[in-house]
Order: sequence, then C-alpha cells, then structure tokens
Amino acid sequence: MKKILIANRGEIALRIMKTAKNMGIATVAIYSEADRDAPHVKFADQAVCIGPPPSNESYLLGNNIIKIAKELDVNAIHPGYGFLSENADFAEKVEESGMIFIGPKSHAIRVMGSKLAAKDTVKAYDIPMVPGTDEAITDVKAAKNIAKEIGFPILIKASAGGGGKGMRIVENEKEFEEQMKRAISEAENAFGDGSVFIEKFVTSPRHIEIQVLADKYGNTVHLFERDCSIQRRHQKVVEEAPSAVLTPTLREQMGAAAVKVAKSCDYVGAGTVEFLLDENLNFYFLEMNTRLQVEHPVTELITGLDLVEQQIHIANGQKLAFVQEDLKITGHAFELRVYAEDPLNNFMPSVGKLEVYSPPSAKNIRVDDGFTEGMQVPIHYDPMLSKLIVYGKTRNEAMQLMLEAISNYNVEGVSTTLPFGKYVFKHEAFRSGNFDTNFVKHHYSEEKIQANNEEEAKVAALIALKQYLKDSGVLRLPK
Ligand code: MV4
Repeated sequence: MKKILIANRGEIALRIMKTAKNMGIATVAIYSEADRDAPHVKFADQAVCIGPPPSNESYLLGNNIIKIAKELDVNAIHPGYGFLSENADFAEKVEESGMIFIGPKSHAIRVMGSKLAAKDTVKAYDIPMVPGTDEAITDVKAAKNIAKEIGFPILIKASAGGGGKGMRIVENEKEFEEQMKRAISEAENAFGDGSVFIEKFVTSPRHIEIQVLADKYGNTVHLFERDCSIQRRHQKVVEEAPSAVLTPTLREQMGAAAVKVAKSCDYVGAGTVEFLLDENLNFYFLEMNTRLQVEHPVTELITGLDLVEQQIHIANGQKLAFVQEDLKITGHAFELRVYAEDPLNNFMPSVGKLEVYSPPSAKNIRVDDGFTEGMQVPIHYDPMLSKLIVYGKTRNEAMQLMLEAISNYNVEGVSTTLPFGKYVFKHEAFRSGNFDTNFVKHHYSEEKIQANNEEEAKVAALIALKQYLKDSGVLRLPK
C-alpha cells in the first residue's frame, strides 16, 4: 500500500493521516468548499476539492470519490467514521474498482446494518440477547401478546435503525397498538424499511462495547471494553476503558461473545460489538458497528496498539502479530468529547470563529482535533471540536488529569461542552463508578452547571480580593 485516500474530514481524517505518514504511506485528502483551510487538507500529501459544503454534495458522493482516487493512483480508501463508513455499496464499489476498502467486506456491513439480520446471523453462536422478537412484526395483535409475555416496558426498534435511531418505549399495554403503528410508519419514512421488532426495555443499563480485530485468516481477538454509558440523547459524551464495573471473568465472557459475533459475519478489520449490561451484570448483544469508532483512542491507550495501523496491516493482508493471551490492560483512559455547543442553552450548536483555541498539552494528555485558532466552526457538519483523552495508572489518577486538562483548555469565540465535562468528572456518581445510561437525565440540569460556574466565580473573586488587599497593604497576614 503506497497511497491512501481518506474519505472523511476533521479530527478523524487527520488521525488516520498521521498513522499513514508514520508508516511511510502517502495520503490524499478530499475536502468540501467549507474545509479549504482545514488541517486535514494541509497535512495531506495531496488534496482534492470535491464540492460544496453540504455532505450530500461532497463527502457522501461515493462514486465521485472513487473516480478521484483512481485518477490519483490510490491503492486504498479509509472511510473514517460516519459518512460512507458503513455503506456496503460503497465498500463494494471501492473493491470492484481495484482498490482496497480499509474495513470489513460488504457482507459484514450489510448484515450488521440490519438489526434483524444481525440477530439471525449470531443466533447459532449462543450469544445472550434481550428477550424479544427476532422477526419483523407484521401482526400487531400477535406482537402485543408477545409484549405481554415479556412484560412492559418494552422497546420497539427499527431493524434499519441503530445508535438509538428509530427506538420507541412502550410503557403499557394500552399504548401498544398506537405506538407500534407510529414506529412502523416512522421507520418506513426514515429508512425506507418499515421492519420493526420488540425487546424488553432494560431500564438502567450500562452501555459496554468490545473492540475486536480480525485478520483475513480467521484470527480474531478482542481489545477489551469501553464503557460509553455517559450519553446525552444517544450522543456519547464520556467514554472510558476499562469499565469500572467489569470483573476479569465478565470481561473474558463478553470478549469471547464479541469474538463470536465477529466470526458469525466473517468480520475483517477493526469493529465494535455493543452490549447492554443490566444491574445484575447480565449482558446482552445489541449491535455491531463495522467501522473505526470515535472513541477508539481509549482502547489504544490501555492496550498500547495503534488501531489505524492495525486496520492498514489487516487490509494489506498481514496476519495479526499477536494472540489474545498477548494482550493486556495497562492503566485507565478517558475520552471527553468537546462540542461547539452551549450546555447552558439546551446544547444548541454554537458556530462562529475560534478567536482563541488553545488545547492543553502535557504528558498523558492527548487531544485529537481538526481545528486551529482563527478557524470558523462550520455549520454543515458534526459540531465536535475535539476529543480530550487522558491516561493514568489508575481511574482516579486519570480523572484528576482530566479535570486539570479541562482547566487548561482555552476556547473563546464559541461555547463548548467543557463545563459540562467538568461537571461530570466532579460528580460523585461518576467518580464512584456508580452510573448508568440515565446519568445525564438524572443528574444534569443547566442550573447545576450554572451553580458550578458561580461557585467558582465566587472563589476566584475572593482569591483576587485577598491578593488585592495584600498588595495594597490593607491586609497583613501573620507569618
Ligand atoms: C436498548 C436499551 C434498553 N433495552 N435496548 C441505544 C443505542 C442503541 N445501540 C441501543 N440502545 C439501547 N437499547 C433494550 N432492549 C437501551 C438503549 C440505550 C438507551 C435507551 C434510551 C435512552 C438512552 C440510552 C442510552 C444508551 C442505550
């Protein structure tokens, strides 16, 4: 592999290019008109403008991207996350064009892109699943009877959904038919596929996902878990590895289950198997994400592996250089997603110019970003500014470092979710490890952040006053 094209933008494009450069592989960036001055464009060996700012006129135009790649003698395309990363047709076309798609085969993408096909595929592998139906519901009456058997609340999920899209909670029997009809028509409209199924609603789960790596020769390992329970409206906010609640035995069981899920669809490359973990530490398979994920850095820090390097080796046809027993967890890592959003105004996107942009820089702090001072935050894409990632020997040490890193992160010109992150990392429920996916709903309000800020403003004012009184000689403290 001599040259790869990165079919993405922002921090992940830059992240992938850095590894490629380290490996001596040339890089091609693509960019929309909104991203002319973006770091990923400057960092690449070559860069091609592919169209106007809207994604569906630029980053989502697979055929155009493939054409450009061919013209530039590109050997492989890395899709990053989002955009075309889980588009089976795109993966197929890349390979038909004689290039390598850095990711799994289209078969795995297709199967895991359908929740029902995924359930069907893993069926023979003895993977624990939430009680529910495993076929699309056609008969609402029959489905209601099943729901009664399972017990309310139940969750209606769209087969073509994922990441929380197309889900509906039904609290009781009375609502069932109405909600079911709505769910089907919504799925039809959103995904062009009205297939829905039901599951028992696990009310206070943790969201645990297992990173897997598989080469082309049937060797598959897991790289332990990430706990992604701190979410806001299905948007992950904080991720950590390892989880504060997994025992070594449970870790081994979930890891083994994840490897089986990967094998069930002949998975190749880096992938993630999502599970729910209930209060009694029962785990259930949810879905598999067939891409490199946003939160992959926490896994890199605790395993010492570069996941992009692994993806490239695998895509190149190399055998995994290690077996499961070679892998171990060292230390603890957190990732905080920093968004250009206002946590004091319902997380409204806060676009504008980064008048000041100064991320922290110190040992065991990693900032994956795609911005520099003076840049405009574009309105056309995800408003994530960066990922603030820290590493420590212990969970406590890493939490402490995160708080320091947040304090040393200066952004002016746009609002950011940094104060929200600070609130999380100071919260007792989070610090103790005693939290689930309802953390934000239960513990967060704008007033609380405001109170946090005011408390700090008071302390800062008192310190300034004391200094002033000292300097002016009014206050003399005994030695
Ligand atoms: C669930 C669930 C509870 N019970 N399934 C969310 C993302 C998608 N991958 C699956 N998700 C969930 N599936 C059952 N049977 C809880 C979640 C879930 C969630 C649900 C509502 C509100 C916030 C949530 C955060 C994480 C996971």
